[in-house]
Amino acid sequence: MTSRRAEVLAALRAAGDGGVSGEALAGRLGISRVAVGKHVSALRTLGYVVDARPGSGYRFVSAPDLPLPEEVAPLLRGGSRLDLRGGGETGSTNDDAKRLAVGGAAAGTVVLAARQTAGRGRLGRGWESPAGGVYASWVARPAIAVHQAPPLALAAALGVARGLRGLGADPVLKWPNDVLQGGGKLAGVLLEVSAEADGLEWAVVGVGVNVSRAGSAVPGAAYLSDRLDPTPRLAAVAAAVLDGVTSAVSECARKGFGVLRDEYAAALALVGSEVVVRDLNGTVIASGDARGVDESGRLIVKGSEGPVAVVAGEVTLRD
Ligand code: BT5
Repeated sequence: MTSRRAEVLAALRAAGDGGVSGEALAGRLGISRVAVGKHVSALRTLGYVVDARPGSGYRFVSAPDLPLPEEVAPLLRGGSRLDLRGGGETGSTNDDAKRLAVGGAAAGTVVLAARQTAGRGRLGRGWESPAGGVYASWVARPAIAVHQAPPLALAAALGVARGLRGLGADPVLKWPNDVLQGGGKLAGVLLEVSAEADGLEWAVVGVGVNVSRAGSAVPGAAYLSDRLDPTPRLAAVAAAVLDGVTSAVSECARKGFGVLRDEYAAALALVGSEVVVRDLNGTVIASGDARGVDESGRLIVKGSEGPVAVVAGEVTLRD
């Protein structure tokens, strides 16, 4: 985040309706009046409305409904120490975050976007990312072995649900890492990792949340605006989701998925239902009563030949 720009914004906000002169701002921040003017122009380019009156100075009017670092950072709970970037349009926040991770970016670096032109889902699938959503990717560097990484994606989905519940929504989870609302997909999680022999080098946890149909509506998608009135602002959604995801994933990395198992199972849809689990080719790998998850996040399906623990697959209701 450009900290000077954030400081100018904070000072403008603090001045309220009375406004503040360019000279006073410059003096307080230890920069020139020209520099103040440049930061105000940059804020306007981002969508902030700032009045300027000769003689009386600048007056903050409104902030854009975008997940900009300046908007998200003040809403994060104290515990989240994150370095937020982006907030406008990009190709894929996961690609951006991976590039930063490879370049040595610290754990806690986050790339935010209001739109993506090349959003990615799992297994080569796409993630439609029009305006009206929040797209965020977080660089983590957990001290774990590579075989301990897959449950982080389940933890991330749980974290998204935690965060969205804090906004008043009531999402459920679909194993392994979908977040649903009223049968539609509200959010998705894409975990990508890089490992060395002695453990994980970095993990990028990407989350896409559908907030409103401001852009083109996605078939099969659910939107927070279907349940929440007024629709929460994108920055509030981003902060809630980042708080939820960073806390749940960090817990999972430190203590193992087992500590989240009960909370995950309680939010899991289809428990007690007859399900079919298929692999990528559509071959049935398990069929029976969905019982929940085990200590490592595997789905337990009790079929005619006893319980099976499923590592990966697509779950549907059995007709
Ligand atoms: C996911 O994949 O659910 C993971 C999505 C992760 C997206 C985030 S956004 C920020 C970060 N940057 C990225 O580039 N990606 C991450 P998967 O389980 O494979 O689901 C993909 C499927 O969901 C698609 O094939 C569509 O059927 C459906 N889909 C696509 N866009 C959707 C949307 N906006 N809402 C609901 N469903 C969607």
